[in-house]
Formats: sequence, C-alpha cells, structure tokens
Amino acid sequence: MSPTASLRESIIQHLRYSFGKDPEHAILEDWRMALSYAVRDRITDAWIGATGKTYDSGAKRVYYLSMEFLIGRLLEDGIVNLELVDEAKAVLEEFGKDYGTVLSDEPDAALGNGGLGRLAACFLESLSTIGCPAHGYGIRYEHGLFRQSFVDGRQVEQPEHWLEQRHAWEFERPEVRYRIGFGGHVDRRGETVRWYPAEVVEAEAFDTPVIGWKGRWANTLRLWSGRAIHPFDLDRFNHGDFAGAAQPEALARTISRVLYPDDTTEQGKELRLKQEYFLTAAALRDILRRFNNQFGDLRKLPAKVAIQLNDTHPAIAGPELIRVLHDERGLSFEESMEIARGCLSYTNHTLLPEALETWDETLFGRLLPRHIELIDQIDSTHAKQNPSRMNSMRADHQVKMGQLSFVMAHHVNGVSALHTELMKTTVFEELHTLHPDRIVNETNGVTPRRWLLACNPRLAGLITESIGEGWVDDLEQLKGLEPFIEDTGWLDRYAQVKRDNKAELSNWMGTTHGLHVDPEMLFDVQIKRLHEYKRQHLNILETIAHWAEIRDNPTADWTPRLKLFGGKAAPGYFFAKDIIRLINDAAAVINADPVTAPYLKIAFLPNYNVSLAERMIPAADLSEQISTAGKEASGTGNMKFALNGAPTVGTLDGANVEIREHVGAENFFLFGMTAEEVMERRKVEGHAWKAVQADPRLKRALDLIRDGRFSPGEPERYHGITANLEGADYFLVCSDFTDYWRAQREVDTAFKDTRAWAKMAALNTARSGWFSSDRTIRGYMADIWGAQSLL
Ligand code: Z15
Repeated sequence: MSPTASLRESIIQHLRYSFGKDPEHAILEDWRMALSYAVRDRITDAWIGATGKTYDSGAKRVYYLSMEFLIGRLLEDGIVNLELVDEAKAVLEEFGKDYGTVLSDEPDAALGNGGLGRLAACFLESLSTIGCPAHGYGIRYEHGLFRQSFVDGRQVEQPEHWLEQRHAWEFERPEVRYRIGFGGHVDRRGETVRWYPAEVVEAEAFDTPVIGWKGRWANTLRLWSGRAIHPFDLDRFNHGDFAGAAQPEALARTISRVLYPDDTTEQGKELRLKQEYFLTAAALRDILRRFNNQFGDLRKLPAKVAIQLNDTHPAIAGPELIRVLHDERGLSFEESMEIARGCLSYTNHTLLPEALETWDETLFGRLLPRHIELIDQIDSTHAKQNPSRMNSMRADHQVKMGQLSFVMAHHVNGVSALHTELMKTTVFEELHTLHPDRIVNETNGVTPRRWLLACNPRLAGLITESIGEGWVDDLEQLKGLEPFIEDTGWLDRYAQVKRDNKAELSNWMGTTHGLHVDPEMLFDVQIKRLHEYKRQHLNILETIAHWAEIRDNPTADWTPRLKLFGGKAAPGYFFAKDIIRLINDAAAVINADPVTAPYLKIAFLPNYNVSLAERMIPAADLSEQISTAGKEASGTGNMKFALNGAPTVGTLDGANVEIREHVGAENFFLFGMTAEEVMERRKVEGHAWKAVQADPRLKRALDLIRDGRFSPGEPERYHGITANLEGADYFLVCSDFTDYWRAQREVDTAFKDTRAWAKMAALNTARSGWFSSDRTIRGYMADIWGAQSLL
C-alpha cells in the first residue's frame, strides 16, 4: 500500500472506531483527532522500539527536570518528523478539508512561560532526533499560561484550559503513581531518621511520546498530575456533607492546577514550593524504580543516571535524593551526598536578582522539615571541605536555591558565552573560585524541524532544492547556501519566499484581527515576554520619535515600516502592563494619522504563543533583540529570526554576541553599551536626565507621552513610565536611545537596497547552523552527562 493509501485507511479507521463517525458526519475536531491518532500510531511504534533498545543496551539515561515544557501544538511536528506532509494534505483534500485549518484546531499546550520552557521543548525534540535515551519530567498543569486579550489597549487575562478540547497525545498511566508527602515531623531512633509527613497526595503519570527526525527515535515526556489517595470521603458523605466529601480530591488537585505566570520573577509562594517538590519527588521515585529494576546497586547510579535541573526550580532534588539514599536505603550521609552529586547538574538561566529563588526558612521548614535539616548538613559538609565557608546556602533565615544547586551539581552551566562568563564574576564568583572547573557553557539552540522545516515550508523547500535535505539534522550544512547567494536568480527566489511569507501573515492579520497592512513595508518584529530589561519601551519611544520626524517632513523618502509586537506581561507586573497599554495607545493614534500612514504602522498582536511565533518569524524582516547588555542570559527567539532570514538590530547581550560572530558584523545592526559600560554608566549620577538633554528626539518623544498625546484627556496615564525613564532608568533606555535611533536609520537605508538586503538576510540563514539545539544537546552529552546516542 502507498503511504497515502495507508494513511487514508488509518484515518478512516480511527474516525469510525475511535470516534464513531463516518466521513460524512465528522466535524473538524473529528478529522483533527483521527489524523492525530493515525500519526500517533506511527510514533508509538518508534517509541516502543526505542524504549526496548534503551533497556537492552543498558545505556546511561538522561532525565530533564523542568517546571515548564512549552511544547505548543504537536500534530504538525509529528507529520513533519515522519515526512507525511504531502500524504496528509492529499488525504484531507480528498475529503474537502484544509490542512492548515485542521492543524490550527489543535489546542496549543502552553505549559510554560517563555524561553526556559520553550528551550526544554526544543531539547526534548533534539534528544529524540539524536537518539539519546531521555525522559522529560514536568507537571501536567490543568491550566497553562493565561490567554491574553486587550480591552481599551489594556491586557486582560483569561484562564487557559487546553484539556477542555480533545487532545491526542497523552497516555494515562494509572499504574504509575507515587505518594508525595508534605509537612509533618521528623522522628529519630538512634541512627535512623524518618520523616512522617502530615499531608500526602498522589502523583499520577501521563506520558507523551516525543518523536525525532524521520521517526528514528522517540523519548518520553512524563507529566505528573495531582490526585487524592482517597478521592472521596465516604464518612463525610454519609453524614450529609456532600460538598465536604469531595474536598480531599479538590485539595490534592490544586497542586497541578495552574502554571505560575511569572517569567524570571519569583513569588516565594507556598503552593509553588509544593509544586517544585511534587515534580522532583515523583520524578526521583520513578528514576530510582527504573534503575532498581535494571541495575540495583545504588553505587552505580551516577554511571547510569544523569539528571539535569532546568534552573533551580527542581533544586530540592539534591536533598531529596540524599534523603532517599540515607534515610530510606541506609547509605551514609557522605556517600549519599557523593552519589547525588554524581548524578546532578544544574543550568542557570538568569542573573537577575529577582529571579534567584530563595525561600523563607519557616515556610520551607514547615513544608519540608527533613529537607531543611539535610540542607544544613550539606552546607556544613561543603564548608568543612572548603574551609573559607563562603557563600552559604543558609543565610538571613533563607534557603538559597542557587547556592544549593551549585554545591549539589557536578557541573553548572550558563546558556550563552557572555552569560557564563558573567556567572563567574557575579552571582557565583566565590563558588567558582572554590570549584573552578564546575561552570561550563552550553549556548542555547532551537530545533530546526519546528523552527524552519515546519514553520517556513517555502524557505525549507528552496534550501532542500539547493543543497539537499541533509541540513534538517545537520544544520551546519546551511553553509552550503553561501555560493548560491552570489547568484542573483537564486537570491531573487530567496527574496520572493520572504515576500510570500509576509503576504500570508498580512492576510492572516486581516482575517483574524482586522489589521490591514501593506506587505511591502519592512516588518520589524519584537515578540517576547514583556519585561523592563527587554526594553519594549525603548522600541516604542523610537517609534514615537520617528513618527514625529515623519510629520515634520512628510514628503521625504521614508522607508515604510510595520512595527509588530507580541508578548504577555505577568499579571502582577504593572509597569510591564503599562508598556503594553502605551504601545496600544500609540498604535491607535499613529495608525489613524493620514500623514504618516504610508510610512508607519504599529500592531500589537494579542495572545502571543508558540503558534503565533510560528506565523510571525518566517515573515519578519528585522529582529528586535534590544535588552540592556548583561541582562538577557541568552535569548532563543533571536536564533529563530536569524535562521529564518531576519537580521538583528540588537545589543551585545546573551547569544546576540555569538549570532553576530557567526553571521558577520556587517549582517547585524549593533547598537548600545556593552555589559561593562552598563555597569559603569549606572554609577553616573543623573545619567538618564543627561541623555534626555543631549537628544532632542528622545526629549520630544517623552514630552508627547507626558503631555497625553496618546492618552487624550488623561495625560497622567503614563507618568509612571516617563518619571521612571527620566529618573532611575535602571535599564538605561535613555542612555541607549541615541545609538538605537542611529542603528534604525541604518536599517532604513539598508532596506532600500532590495538586493543587498536579501543578501544580508540569506547570509543570516546560511550562517545560523550552529544555533541548532542538536549542537547544544551534543554539548551537554559530551561535557556534562556522559551520555551516548543509540542510533
Ligand atoms: C526564563 O524564560 C528564562 C530565565 C529564567 O530564569 C526564567 Cl525563570 C525563565 C530565560 C532567559 O530569560 C532567556 O535569556 C534564555 O534564553 C531562556 O531562559 C533559556 O535559557
């Protein structure tokens, strides 16, 4: 049977026997689910094969512990990795269904906030493509990241409920359940120590297979869901308390109810600590059970198990592993600590002080009374071995998760070259002096299957036609495009791909948001979480200043530009929400100005998520990566844009530094202070005010905002923003404005030379091969995990 015939048969079978429909009566969701099941069957075969091979080989396994997995939709990922795109399109067409419409019916699983969660998802896909035996462990949140809409320009949050729609990808594992305890007391009988928790909930496993390129391998994402041990209190029911009878279940489920919506800020809330322990304890129990079944001797644990902590969120893994080995399995404390360290490694994702997790010791001790004792013991053991006793993890009545993670890990890694160097000289300076070989760099990457092959089929097609399909799992082969770039015929085709992608995005914005834009404009895109350090306000200030200048001289030869924004603000981050509102208010005024209309438009697309990124990135001409130097640990959106042929306007921050080195300085619009200059400038008294006085354009933009030009009748609406910028301006928006302005005018000039611009864009694509997450994962395997591919 041909692949198309076989796919058709399986879809029809699933429509009939899984969903009880024939093609005549199937609704869109039935088609989406039947296609998903047909694809899932093929994934499952690869998955079961890979599981068997892993077991038989006795190889070391990798476990990636993360509070977030921002996986997005999975159907297209499965189809693309199994190379079934043409077949799926053909079958759906036979039944009069549109492929894109069926794909978009899938809920977008937003079990993460931003970069950290999306990185975890790219890593899982690369681990499968490479054939490294691995599991991802996370939480099966009932509600992922909130949905965002705008009301009068303001962000409004609605709960997200991805599980409400049918979802094809998970396998419930009722046989895999563990009891997880909280609170209670610690009991000592001579040498033996026992923790007796007061509250116990059950963690139940749900598995999602993660398929790699060409279906050669599949790993597992195992997510834990909270449930009560005795779901129903019959005693209360029998006494007439019907609502109370269901309470234990409601309480237990609270643990996995909702994802905390803060990116790079910690709230220190008790439920969050419960979630962290719930994930970690369930994962470790599962890892030890699997190890025990296969190997038994706990001393071999570090040879067979590599556990990666995605940020400090699962840092309780150190003390928990010691507790199990020492309290429950009877190994000595010292040996338990050595075994745990042999297994654990930790990735740091930020140097922002507000993101470094610390817990109040009273709260911590109440929830995890045995763990806080063990942390003290870890701390004093570490101090004994390293007499200077610097950098304690137990100061100021706090538990410091960064220090704990560092001490309990055999390797600690940063996520870009600059970030890793800054780790050594700032937060981890003292610990780095004690352990100079522990910190290593693993620059982030993105999976080219999702972020080029699937999301940009036109460009992928041109590339494959030019250099073959080897680039898909060997992205450095994109270098082979460089000779083609000299060929004007080829370059015109490259430029045509971008034009087609822009037209497609314009059409979509028109039909879904009523936003009508000219696809000939320069599409200038800033999409990422809202944060002061990411400086969306620098972007809108420059836009306002530019608008004022066009109005001064409307007949000049301006480069038409569309400023596109997307991103969510944490619900409690009021300054970030004000920035969103300012952008929307400025858009309303500027978009309505007939004088500037041919040259400038602004759009903030609501509810930015993985699927929207997949639409926007292929259509971008320019990538905004304008964080205050030293603040963005890496960035990964920056890589996706470069790969898809959008040059960067950016600072020397995070992975921008490495992107510029790879694509060439002449293909990157650099501006702004370096991380060192930033630290110096902060010491200059009145730096912001001085910068405002020195640049009349900046002054004018701030005046327009302060005078209520974008908030008619309410000039004070943005005084919080203007006062901050002219005052403390911690993120140096004003100090970097003038150079940002200059870089943007260079962009205007460069964009006018269509051919030169296309060349710059194509060179960004050809030289971005290094930013594949396959390269990143190979780095972790070799430098940190000691793991091997089984392919
Ligand atoms: C998050 O998305 C990141 C860091 C964090 O500490 C938290 Cl809590 C969330 C981001 C970084 O801001 C970004 O620069 C980096 O590329 C990403 O993690 C993945 O490493």
